[in-house]
Amino acid sequence: MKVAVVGATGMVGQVMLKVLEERNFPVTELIPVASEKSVGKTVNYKGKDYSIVSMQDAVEMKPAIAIFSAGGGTSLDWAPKFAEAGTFVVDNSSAWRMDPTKKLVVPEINANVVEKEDKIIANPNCSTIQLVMVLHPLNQKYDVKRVIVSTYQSVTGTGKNAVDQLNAEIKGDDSVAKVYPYEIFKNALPQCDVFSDDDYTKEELKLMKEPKKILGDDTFSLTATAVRVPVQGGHSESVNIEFENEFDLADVKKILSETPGVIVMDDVENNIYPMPLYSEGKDEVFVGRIRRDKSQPKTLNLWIVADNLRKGAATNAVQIAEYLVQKEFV
Ligand code: 2RA
Repeated sequence: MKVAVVGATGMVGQVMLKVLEERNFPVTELIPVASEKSVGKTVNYKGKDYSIVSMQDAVEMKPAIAIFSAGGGTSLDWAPKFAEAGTFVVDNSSAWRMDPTKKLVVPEINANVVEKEDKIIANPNCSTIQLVMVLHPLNQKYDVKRVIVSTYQSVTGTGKNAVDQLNAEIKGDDSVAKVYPYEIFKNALPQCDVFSDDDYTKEELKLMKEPKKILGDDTFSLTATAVRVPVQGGHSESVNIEFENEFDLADVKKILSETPGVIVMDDVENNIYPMPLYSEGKDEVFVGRIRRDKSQPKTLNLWIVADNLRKGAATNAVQIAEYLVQKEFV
């Protein structure tokens, strides 16, 4: 099948190619797409070089699936053109996520909402995906009432220039352009993305809105603080969950350990808990530090870590594409 990867030279695009290859996605013709300045350059897929093509050329090649990771503006402009040409678009930008006519999908949770008519399908934000992977099974059993999440986000979520900024600062090199308003090395910035009018960042608003749509449940409330830290392997989240119903801690651990795509790493006697250094390059969502909140009843604290470029972006997008194949929509 003809598969286009839009934004193939970016950090997420590169991981998408790797994940398609690793999972042996049935690609018969790869169409890497990137900005005009990259057209003619090549990307490697399964040991072969493929020439990057322009967006217009890619539309005309009518791929069965186009996986986009090219920014919201590009998705708004181009996803409909691919869709009109009959291509299924899996879009990793924020452009369509909260559009009521588009599905927002984490396959382990709500793949069943996808129908053949859904030509543009939205991939959730990275910090949302790892949160809902844990929230969903617990919501099914104990009914979530309120969630407080604080994130510790990897610079890879901002992109290559941010990784370059961190690495330059580690070396004491001042010549690299700064992506963040401050140094990131030896620092923690309580700002991921730009601020909106209500003093929350866009990242925090994504975290507060997307989970309800994915879980198909708007009966719980959620608040978030998103922080950028000098880390590369994945995003971490400290999460406080209040339930409507009393829970059993052993049962919580059992539910999570039986959830596909989630791995419980929780053995504090041996200092075992999830960390970004460990999650890097892995597809699962790791959860640990699972304990009762002693300050109030029916409330749980836990710590979630995942590679934001894998399950938080590329892997989830490829899983959606796999679902389209499995349902024979493509
Ligand atoms: C981040 N939400 O800032 C982004 C990546 N999608 O980490």
